[in-house]
Amino acid sequence: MGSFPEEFVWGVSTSAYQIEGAAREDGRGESIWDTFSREEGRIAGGDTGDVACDHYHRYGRDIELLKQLGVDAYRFSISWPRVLPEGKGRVNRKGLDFYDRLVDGLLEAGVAPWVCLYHWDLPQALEDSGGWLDRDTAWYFADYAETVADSLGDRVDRFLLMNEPNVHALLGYLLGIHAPGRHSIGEFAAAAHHLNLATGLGYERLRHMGDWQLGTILNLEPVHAGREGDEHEEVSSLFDAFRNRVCLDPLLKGEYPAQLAPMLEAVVRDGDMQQIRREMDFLGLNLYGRSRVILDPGSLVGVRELGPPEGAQRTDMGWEVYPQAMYEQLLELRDKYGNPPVVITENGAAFEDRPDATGHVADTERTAYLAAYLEQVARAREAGADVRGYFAWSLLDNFEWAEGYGKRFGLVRVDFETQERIPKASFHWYRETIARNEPVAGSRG
Ligand code: IFM
Repeated sequence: MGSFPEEFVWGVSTSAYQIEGAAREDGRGESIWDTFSREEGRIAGGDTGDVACDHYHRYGRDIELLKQLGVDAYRFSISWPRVLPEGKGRVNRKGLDFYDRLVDGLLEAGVAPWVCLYHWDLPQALEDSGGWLDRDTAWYFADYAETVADSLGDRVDRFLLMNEPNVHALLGYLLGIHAPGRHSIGEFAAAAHHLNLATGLGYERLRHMGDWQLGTILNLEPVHAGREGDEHEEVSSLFDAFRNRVCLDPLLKGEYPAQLAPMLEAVVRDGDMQQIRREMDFLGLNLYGRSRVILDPGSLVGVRELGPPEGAQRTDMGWEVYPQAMYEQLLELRDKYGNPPVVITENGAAFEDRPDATGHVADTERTAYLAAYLEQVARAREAGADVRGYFAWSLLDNFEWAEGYGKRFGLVRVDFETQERIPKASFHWYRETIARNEPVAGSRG
């Protein structure tokens, strides 16, 4: 197994709507996920993030877990409507106070706070005036970023502008299975472009305010043709443009993939691409697997996802366990995008955990998954990819968006009835891995 240098950053990630709960407390405004999850049929089991892991009240216990885990850093996100209930204008001091307490607690525990400014929970008030379909939202985002940086920036030295705008646009605006539940190519194009613009504007605002390390996060994965033939290769490149390059290329190359240009014509204005292209201090990469696609004229945009090949191991999400994806994606960034500094800001797996009578979970599959993907990170580093850190997804079992609480990604089990936290075997494995700076072989049940 490969080992990692002393300065390699080990962490875990979470996001606000998925863990905080306290949806109606201390002046928090509504987000598009509050609205969406209360609509019938949107979320498995009718779950909502109203309570989630009750992290808003139990953050002290969660910081203890982070300390016990021995991570260098903790990536969490700020709930925009908790800070600005109307999305702009009036600041909710109580909301900011919560993040103050969280940051202070983390620093006291010796864990560096990595603050992500947007993880999909757009204030409903902004959605009501157009949301990401409206250009103005990009400027409101920059104002909000400034408010947060102004308040926490004296103690935080890493800000991450956005989490996975590409997935947000795809699932929320093209496929309609995430908030705000829209599905058209035009809305996808507008949302993706305005999210890209917001990232650039937010970056510019923060760059001029302080000397923080600034990055942004994309969820990328290799796209493979699921069958032989030029037509399948061609649509895999089209799918790659929709899935990955719609945000990656503008950010690192200052241009959209040619296949997407026609649909973006109506929304891109002069000067936008200069705003969007940025040399961030690092790129956050969230990676879980790969896509396999084929030509299918009957499907949306003519491409169909095949899912894992027969016999392949799957996670509880139905995703293929394909560690090689990590290596392939990192090498693509090395070869086609100038080898930017990368931090793996998410990687992990949902498996059907079976707790014993004491609540202990011997999640050997999760441990094996993490070890296998980490090995590919080490391999890519040896091949020259500039990878500087790794964050597991996620600290806690949490609200997995359209899947509700049924899919568990945590290193720590959460009993959603009692809110008890019980570290799983993978938690102990990760602690040892961090302590040794090297993935530990085998797993402990
Ligand atoms: O839970 C999500 C997270 O919010 C964004 N990245 C993927 C994770 C697993 O689906």
